[in-house]
Amino acid sequence: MSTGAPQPRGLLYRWASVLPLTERTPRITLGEGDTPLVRSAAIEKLCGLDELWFKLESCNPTGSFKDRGMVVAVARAIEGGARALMCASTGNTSASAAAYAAKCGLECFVLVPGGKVAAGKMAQAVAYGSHIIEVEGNFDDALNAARALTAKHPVALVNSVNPDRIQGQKTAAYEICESLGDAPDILAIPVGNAGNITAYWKGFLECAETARASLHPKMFGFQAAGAAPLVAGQPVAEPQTIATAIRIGKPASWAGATGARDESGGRIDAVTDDEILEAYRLLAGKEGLFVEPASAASVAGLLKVGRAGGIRGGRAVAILTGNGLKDPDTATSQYTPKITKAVASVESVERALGW
Ligand code: AN7
Repeated sequence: MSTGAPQPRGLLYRWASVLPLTERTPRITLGEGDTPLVRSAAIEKLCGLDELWFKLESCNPTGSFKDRGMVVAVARAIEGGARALMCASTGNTSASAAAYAAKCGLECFVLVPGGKVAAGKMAQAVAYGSHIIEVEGNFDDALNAARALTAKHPVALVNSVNPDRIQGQKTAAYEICESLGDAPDILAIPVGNAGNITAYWKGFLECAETARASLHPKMFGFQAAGAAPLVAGQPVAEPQTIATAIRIGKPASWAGATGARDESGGRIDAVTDDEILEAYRLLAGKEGLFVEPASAASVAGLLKVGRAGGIRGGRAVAILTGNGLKDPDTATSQYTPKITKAVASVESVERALGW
């Protein structure tokens, strides 16, 4: 007879053996990880790939990949005696930090660039009860302030400069190797502060070392053209892009990103806002996947490289980092909805449809 109690879910249960946990680390969870890997219907052909798979990190509890790193960072902060968290954020890190803080009874302070965070993400930070500080300046300025503040006050910094974040985020690479039975040939990922590309590369290297994979992927990172310091080879003082999540001019994990690129034989390229929005519309319209603009950058990049003849078959995974519902303003600005009014009768709906 079953006792009826469900098995606990979440990263700290599922991936305990590859995470820096002790017996005293609290096994907190919001049900993060174990996200779907789904095969492309249409876009893979446009890119010249044999197979394209989408890793739906938008299916994490707060709607983005950040929950993977956050659950580890918050658990370790609690283990270390923290009572409060702080982060700088373009919106997803703050949503995630605020959610775990709410669950664990911690205070959470989030520093966000004023007027540049998508509406859904602000709603999350408010709903989860965090203290929100809108700073003048961009994400890079906010991160500098958060670093200085957490050095001075007893508050745990949960940006990806915290190595526990990288440890948690690497688990997505393990899941991909497990689902596919090996690593893919190409891993396409949007790059902002560059923690995620650093974490995936770490995960794929560990998978190869532990015989979970026979190869490692070429890491293809994509930045928005107005915020592409890694492509330019120098920081961007005034980053600009419609993909506000990756509106970052001085990535903290700079060396991690260039290391992943160079060690894997990959590339870090820029995609324009128009290219991002084309991929955004294709993902929704041809794949049924509504993502936020930053997430579409990974697919925009594959399309761009593929159309230029830079892809010759093979299997790729694109990381869809965040949910489209987070940024309703971009969604409404992209479409002119065709909506017909009718009364709720057969005749009226038939007339409205021209049947
Ligand atoms: C949807 O939330 O930096 O290169 O403060 O929200 O690891 O920074 C978000 C980044 C990609 C880039 N896709 O990842 C933040 C923040 C989405 C994102 C990225 C972000 P990193």
